[in-house]
Amino acid sequence: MKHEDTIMSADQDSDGDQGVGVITAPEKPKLAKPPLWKVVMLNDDYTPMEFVVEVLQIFFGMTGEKATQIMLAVHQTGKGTCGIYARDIAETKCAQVNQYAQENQHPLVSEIEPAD
Ligand code: TYC
Repeated sequence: MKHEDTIMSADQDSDGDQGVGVITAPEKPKLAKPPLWKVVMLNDDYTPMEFVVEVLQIFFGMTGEKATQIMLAVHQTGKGTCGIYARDIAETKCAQVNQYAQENQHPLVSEIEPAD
């Protein structure tokens, strides 16, 4: 391999020094992290508390204790965050929850909203 092969070529070099005798730090990565989305569970008057706890355990990997705590917060305040994910993951989890609730004839609904 020729020595020049180990050095930046002029057309790769964006800082205008043509790569001559200068060692630069790596450029800052240009890709921003994707925005995050919350999966939010809504309260209703009919879905059994035990079913909500089961949903939180199945789809959000919560322990029984954590799931009970979130379920009660939703029951008392009207809504609550189950998890925060990249948009496609949040959409999938939301759809899974709503489908599972429908299959079991419960009115439980989740939705997604941008995380702050
Ligand atoms: N409010 C329901 C009840 O009293 C329980 C419930 C909690 C329902 C959370 C939905 O997202 C929910 N049985």
